[in-house]
Amino acid sequence: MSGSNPFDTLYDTDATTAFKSKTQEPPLYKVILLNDDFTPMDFVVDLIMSFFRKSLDDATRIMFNVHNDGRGVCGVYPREIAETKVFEVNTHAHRSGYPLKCLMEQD
Ligand code: TYC
Repeated sequence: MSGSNPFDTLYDTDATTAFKSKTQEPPLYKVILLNDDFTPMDFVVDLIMSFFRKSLDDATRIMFNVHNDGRGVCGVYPREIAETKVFEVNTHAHRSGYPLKCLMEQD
């Protein structure tokens, strides 16, 4: 615990905090879909279900978030997994003839 003892604000007496500051967690990345006017809604829902392992309900909710807000998060992953998702989604959309774009941002 920290905060109640003023000594804590001057010195790191909290074992958990001291531990956390020494061990760096690897960064996570949000994988984001961008809206466009051409990609069909059912294609996007199917894509979210298969590439991001979402249920039909969750995939539909994410698709409408993207449609209404211009972008939406499909999942959060370590860097290499996020990079693979972005590449596979963009490749699948392009091969299917749709302009849908996927990108990643540090969480
Ligand atoms: N806006 C598209 C439409 O009305 C649907 C869509 C949703 C497209 C999400 C891309 O990432 C996307 N058909």
